[in-house]
Amino acid sequence: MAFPPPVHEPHKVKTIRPIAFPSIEQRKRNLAAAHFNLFGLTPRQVVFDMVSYGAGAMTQEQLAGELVGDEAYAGARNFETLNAAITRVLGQTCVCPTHNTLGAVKLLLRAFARSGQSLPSNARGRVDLHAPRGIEIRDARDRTEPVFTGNFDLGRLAALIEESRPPFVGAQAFADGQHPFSLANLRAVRELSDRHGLRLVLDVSRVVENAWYIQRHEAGMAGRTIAELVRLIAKTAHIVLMDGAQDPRANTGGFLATDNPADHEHFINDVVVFEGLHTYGGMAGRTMEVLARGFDEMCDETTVQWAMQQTERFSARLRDAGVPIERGCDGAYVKADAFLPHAVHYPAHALASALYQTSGVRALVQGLVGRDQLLPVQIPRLAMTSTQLDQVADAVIALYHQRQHVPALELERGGEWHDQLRFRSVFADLEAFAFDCEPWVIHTLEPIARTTREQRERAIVEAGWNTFLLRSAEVTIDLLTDSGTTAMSTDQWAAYDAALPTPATSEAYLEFAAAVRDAYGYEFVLPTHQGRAAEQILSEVLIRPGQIVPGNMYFTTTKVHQELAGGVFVDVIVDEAHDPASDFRFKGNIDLGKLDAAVREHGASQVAYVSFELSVNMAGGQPVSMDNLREVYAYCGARGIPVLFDATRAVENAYLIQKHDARFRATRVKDILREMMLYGDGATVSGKKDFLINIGGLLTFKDNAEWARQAEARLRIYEGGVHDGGLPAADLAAMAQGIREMVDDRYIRARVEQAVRLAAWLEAEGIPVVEPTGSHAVFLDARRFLPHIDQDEYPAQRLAGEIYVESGVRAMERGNVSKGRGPDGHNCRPALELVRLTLPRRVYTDDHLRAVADGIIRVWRRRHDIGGLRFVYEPKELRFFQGRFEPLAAGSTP
Ligand code: P70
Repeated sequence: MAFPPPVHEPHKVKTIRPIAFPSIEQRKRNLAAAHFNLFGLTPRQVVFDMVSYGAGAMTQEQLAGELVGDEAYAGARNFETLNAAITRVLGQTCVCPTHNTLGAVKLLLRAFARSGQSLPSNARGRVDLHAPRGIEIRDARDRTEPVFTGNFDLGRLAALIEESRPPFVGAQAFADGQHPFSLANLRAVRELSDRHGLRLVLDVSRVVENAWYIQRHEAGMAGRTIAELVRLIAKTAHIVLMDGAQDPRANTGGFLATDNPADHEHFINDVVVFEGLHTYGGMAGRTMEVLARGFDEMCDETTVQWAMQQTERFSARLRDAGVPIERGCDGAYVKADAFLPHAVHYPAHALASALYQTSGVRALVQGLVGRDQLLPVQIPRLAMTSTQLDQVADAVIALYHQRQHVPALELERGGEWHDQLRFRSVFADLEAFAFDCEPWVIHTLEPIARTTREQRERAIVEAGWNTFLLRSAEVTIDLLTDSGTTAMSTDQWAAYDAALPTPATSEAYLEFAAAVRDAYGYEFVLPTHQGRAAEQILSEVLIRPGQIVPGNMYFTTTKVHQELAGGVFVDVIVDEAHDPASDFRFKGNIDLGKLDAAVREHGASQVAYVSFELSVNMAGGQPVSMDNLREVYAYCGARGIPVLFDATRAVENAYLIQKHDARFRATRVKDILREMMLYGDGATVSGKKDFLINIGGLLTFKDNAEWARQAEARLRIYEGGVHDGGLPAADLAAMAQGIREMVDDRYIRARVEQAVRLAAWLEAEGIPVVEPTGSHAVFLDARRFLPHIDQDEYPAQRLAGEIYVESGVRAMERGNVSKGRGPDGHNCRPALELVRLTLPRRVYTDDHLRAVADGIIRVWRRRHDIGGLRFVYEPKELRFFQGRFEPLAAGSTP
């Protein structure tokens, strides 16, 4: 095949829209209030809104376009941008903008059609717009064609033309969302139209999907790109019109375009009467920008292949389960009458109501009443993950299995249009479907690099075999860090945009402080620009030179600041933490024996505080148990030793307690977190993790006003104001909202379970990973992966490089290179020689991670041919950031 289906999205998630999960009781109440017509529900009342119109994800370029340019009026630059994009992509040069597709149809019919006329077409959906105007649509579809069901029956078309002298021939790409035409047939229709002196008017709202069908199924077309095919299709018509809320993924907008200046003149003389000026047609400038960018993007080959594959997979899942469906270009169209043969009158509405009742999924019945019994379950373009789509399909399938219990609806109030109908019904005891997936849909996305192996081989050499030195533009899936890489939510962006800046106290700070107090139960809230800044201040306030700081394994920045303040770090983590093969569940725990030994040796007064990290990063994202938290706090409390958390990944730790400690299975993560924080006196946080933001940090104390006073004094000098910590109010506002979102049980479960799945795929191949899987990353055990490489030849560093070359995935070394050299100049050779595959929050889908696993499996299969590395440049401090290496052949010894 010329264009193999992509294995993952050619983009990552940039921003997300959180979704609500109304309970079944709420759903029943909503259904009753909406009179069993789902038109009356709002998006916040539904889990997944399965409509493709205007609900697609934008790219970050489209989102940026929203802020570009004029409030459109005469001679809008935005229109010039749009006109140029349409000409570039479709070919037509004369564009008449309209507020949406209805505006385009209105102008078209005013220009060329009169009441009483009839129009041959391959689409029936437009009946809704024509019938009320007294224009009849005559079906000219070829009923014998099996694949291109949108083809015209040329004999019938000729007869219709002879018989009724139509004003033009109307065609629709992927007619009614179900019927694609072939290019050959469209060209024949054009010829026929020309012969009769008629215009061929083509609705290209779904031209991309139609082009994909042609590429797949039409003889001789497999080698053509989507972009070429779209242009060939569009140029076959005299006039094209389009719905901007379809293929270009805008939320509104439309236009008519032609190469014929005389036709164009008709449109632009009318557009000023009905729509707006001919240079904006009733669209906001931003809509034109979004549309223009959508045009340039909609033919991207890989994206189209991805989206169509998602659609095919969705339909196949339903069809394989026996659900009666018809093809849809943007989803599956369920045959409601076959699904619910006992619901004679309004099977599509009955089916939609039952699906909403059982799952919260909305499929919508639209248009004029009485035509068909199909319930379209459409996929909002690029907005959902495969995991979500599989589950939506499963929700439909689960309903199919209990279809005989679905009650029929009784008409309470009729009408011509579906949105007018009201029904009466009873609720059956249908079994509910529970979603277990990402609790958000994609709002905007960011394209990711597409590289060849040759390019990656060159890139890793240029980067000196150090993944820190790769350019992000060379990385396909970036698992370097979960720090600051989160996809923010639309609620966070709304708060960000609304925040009022000030060097004094902002509302954003007050929100932030309130959110922290609510999440942790601590009184004093000091923002910092990120985690290490909080660590510096904490260390200076609490450590007297010469004191020890026992901690559960070190983190690089934490330890550096403890030492800069004159402290001496003492590792008191349980032994299991140093053994990657141990499956002890709470490897983050403090060993009370080790702690007690250190306290006895130095005396309690010589202990500055216990530095207690949650979900211990360097150990592999390993959690601390609630019992350990209680015991350490009791032990320290009895001796006057403060306990200070590194709560950077505390929420993840809370989730692992919920999952693995039976006593907390029914406790919300939010409440677990509150109890955890009870067993400490304060915390530092790198907000770039749990808090779901790209920058920010926190220093917080439970109740010690004196610590807070001393910390504030330093905050003013090092960071910024005491109420901003050097952060703009906007970032504080986003952080406040992130803190509210981080304790959502569904979110944190989806996040942590993603790591569990990735680890399971690797383990199934026998690949050694740190046990048990931690919360924010999967750690490969490079010692066991490449046992033939001595630790001084940096197996983890090499493995990270090989993974990049193999798959474009970027990981991070956490071993001998990171640990550095001891005072004697020798490498520390730590017990853990790891490669960290860190998962950014809300950014990658299971399809991305499956590709990551497959890439690593390929490296695993050729592991015996992989050699070590040697330094060619080695900085003294934190050498892992800037160090450069060159490869050694497999089998060489140092
Ligand atoms: C990572 C990042 C940062 C971090 C952390 C814990 C448990 C504090 C901080 C510092 C970034 C990083 C930092 C140094 C070396 C490698 C990577 N961890 N505590 O990728 O917070 O970055 O906000 O100053 O994990 O793990 P901040």
